[in-house]
Amino acid sequence: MPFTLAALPYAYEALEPYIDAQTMHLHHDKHHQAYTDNFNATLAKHPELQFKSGEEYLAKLNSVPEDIRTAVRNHGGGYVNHNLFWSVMGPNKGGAPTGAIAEAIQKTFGDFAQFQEKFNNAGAKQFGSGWVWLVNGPGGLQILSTPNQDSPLSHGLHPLMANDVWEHAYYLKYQNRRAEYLKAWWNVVNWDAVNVNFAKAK
Ligand code: MN3
Repeated sequence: MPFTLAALPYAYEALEPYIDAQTMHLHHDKHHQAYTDNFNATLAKHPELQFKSGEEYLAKLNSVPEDIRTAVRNHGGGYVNHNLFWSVMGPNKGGAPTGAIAEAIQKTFGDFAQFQEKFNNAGAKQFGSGWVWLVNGPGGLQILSTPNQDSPLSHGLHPLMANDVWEHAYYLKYQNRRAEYLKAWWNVVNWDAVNVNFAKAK
């Protein structure tokens, strides 16, 4: 079994009141665990594949054997996307961005408020399940959304931060009010982690 589900880097209740503990338990222990198990079961069908990381499978999706490509895209995507998601959140975080990412956001989007609005709109408009991302690519910073568990890595882009807009991410607390969840989420964003991702992507 090549991939394991890491423990959350903080307590399940640490993101209260913005994300409730029950959602965190189900999201990490059930959903993320299932993606991890299914990713491993998928890779077990092709033991000759020895990519070093989940990220590498997504970045090289076209060289993954066709019979497991969709499963890698879905379950590998679910495994990798949630690892990023937990890491860019934390207790006592939020506020305005700091460091290099703050400068890049200002340069690209005008100011933090305009950036938030654009990010929230992209998340609200993603039809059905998916993710909203800030990525770094050849043209610099970019906001985009993807359906299901599709990763920007499969399009040559480097994810810096992401919010999960699957209903399982917010429905217990926010029910159908995705826009409210998107707005509240900024209170838990860990800008130090986003800066680390930005430095690696450059
Ligand atoms: Mn999820």
